[in-house]
Amino acid sequence: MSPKSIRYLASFLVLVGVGVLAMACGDDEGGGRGPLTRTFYMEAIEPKGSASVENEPFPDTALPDGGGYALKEPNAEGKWEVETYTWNPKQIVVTEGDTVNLEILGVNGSKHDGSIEEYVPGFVVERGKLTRLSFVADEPGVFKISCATHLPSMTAELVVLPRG
Ligand SMILES: [Cu+2]
Repeated sequence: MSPKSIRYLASFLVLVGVGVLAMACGDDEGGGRGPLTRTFYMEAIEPKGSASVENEPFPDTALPDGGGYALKEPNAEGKWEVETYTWNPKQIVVTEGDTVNLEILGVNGSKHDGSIEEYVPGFVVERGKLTRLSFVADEPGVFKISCATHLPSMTAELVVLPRG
């Protein structure tokens, strides 16, 4: 083997070594880690939009039933409005075994009757108040976070990934 091929082989082995090390470290940070305590700051919010019939015609299609959507017909000045209730964020992703803390602030709407499928049968969020929930995400899957008052839009997802 020429000195050049030996140098080439040595560089190749160093690269392989770095790769294996990186993979091992990645495992430590991923599936190998223990459960964490995760805190999410959520809000009950109501985005709104408005337009004038002079610039944008009033929509000719109805929105789904339920308290989650409202389309207000043009007023005397021709201004119409649309609004929806929602949770922010719409999706929370944790890993099985994590302790999940939710701090939910009521910003819009006087009261929301919430629930988290399989985890929290019922909770209330009121405007100006912080609702604190805490649970261990011990069952993997996708679970709905709903507000019974403002369906279908005020729905989010709790995603619990299986621990590898
Ligand atoms: Cu609501």
